Amino acid sequence: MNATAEAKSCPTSSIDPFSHEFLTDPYPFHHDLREAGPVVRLQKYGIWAVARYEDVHRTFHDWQTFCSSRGVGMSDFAKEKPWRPPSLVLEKDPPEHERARRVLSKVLSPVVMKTLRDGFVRAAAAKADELVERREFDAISDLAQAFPLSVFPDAVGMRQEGREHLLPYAGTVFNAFGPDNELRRQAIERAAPHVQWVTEQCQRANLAPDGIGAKIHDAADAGEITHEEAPLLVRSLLSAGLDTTVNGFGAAIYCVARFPDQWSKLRKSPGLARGAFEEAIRFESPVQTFFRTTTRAVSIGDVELGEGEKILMLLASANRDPRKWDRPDEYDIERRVSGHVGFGSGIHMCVGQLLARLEAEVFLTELAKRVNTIEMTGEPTRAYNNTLRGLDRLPVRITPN
Ligand code: OVM
Repeated sequence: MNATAEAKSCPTSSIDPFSHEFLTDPYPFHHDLREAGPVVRLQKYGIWAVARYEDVHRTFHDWQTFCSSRGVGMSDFAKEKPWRPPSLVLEKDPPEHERARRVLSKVLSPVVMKTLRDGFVRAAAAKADELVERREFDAISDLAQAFPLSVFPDAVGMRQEGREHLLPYAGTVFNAFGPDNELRRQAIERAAPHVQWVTEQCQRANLAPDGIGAKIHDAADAGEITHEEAPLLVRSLLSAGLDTTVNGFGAAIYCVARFPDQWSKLRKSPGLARGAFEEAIRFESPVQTFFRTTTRAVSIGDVELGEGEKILMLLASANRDPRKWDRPDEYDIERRVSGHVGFGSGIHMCVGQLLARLEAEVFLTELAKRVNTIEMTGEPTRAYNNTLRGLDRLPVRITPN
């Protein structure tokens, strides 16, 4: 703990939350950042970090003080030009945020989920049958990517050609929230063809009339947003709707492969599928971090922050803070997991969470009906991204019931 130029002494750390070492194994660093205090100065970047559950939660809920409109990555939109036009929902504050949010809320509502369920169950059953037949496969490409790719783009109403751009595009979006490091630079350098394709697919003419994407354009007809805004809101679906669920599925399979007693429980009671997914989101936190920017001077603990300061919220650390959770490092599908911040919290909390949970529930249910054991057959390899935590390869063998 060093004294600084701020009003009182404040904890300072040389930890880089975007280094290869941190991204490989963040947990010891999370511990150190939580122990350092409610807020910690990150020397390397001249920004602040909150790593305890209580402080992450408070930061999420005080949107007047901790704004999103200056960007939810490290870059401050008041000082630097954003790498792409800002999102109409993620990178806005009230009142503008509310208009866009209402539209997304409606096109991702329980009523819409009901129309998707039967098709998702059929796709899940077919995929689970195929995997049981194969016995050995890569749980990332063959399951965590394959299942969401088999339902999400169709639900949005996208054409078949070019879908291979979706994951690289989202990977770029999530890398771009990080600092100006190699991951971010390289992603943005290679982004042009992905950006071009995604931007084109957001146009009404490229979306099936009964899909979720077209429903956003319908909301423009109804005057809820403008016709200029509609494609940019469709872009939010394509940015946030696929790579997140892919890494959520990857997390769930990685969890049940490491905690076989939890898979047994799920196999005996497939009704626990939703809990198994939710706990995997807490345990792995596919979205590890988001930033906010202060709109005024504010105290966190004893530390006074000025206006225009960037704060890194470590969601993954909050989700394993022992001040909040019993046995935080155990994966327990019967845990009372509500209150985790893996989907965020407050006015920006994941607007697609019903869709994510629907995909996971139906797939894990079909898998649990068919599969006796899941074991790893080799070392998993990590996919490195400034914001998303997940694997690149997860070789597994399953045995049927
Ligand atoms: C958006 C967007 C992009 C990435 C993530 C996200 C987790 C939203 O473009 O609105 O939410």
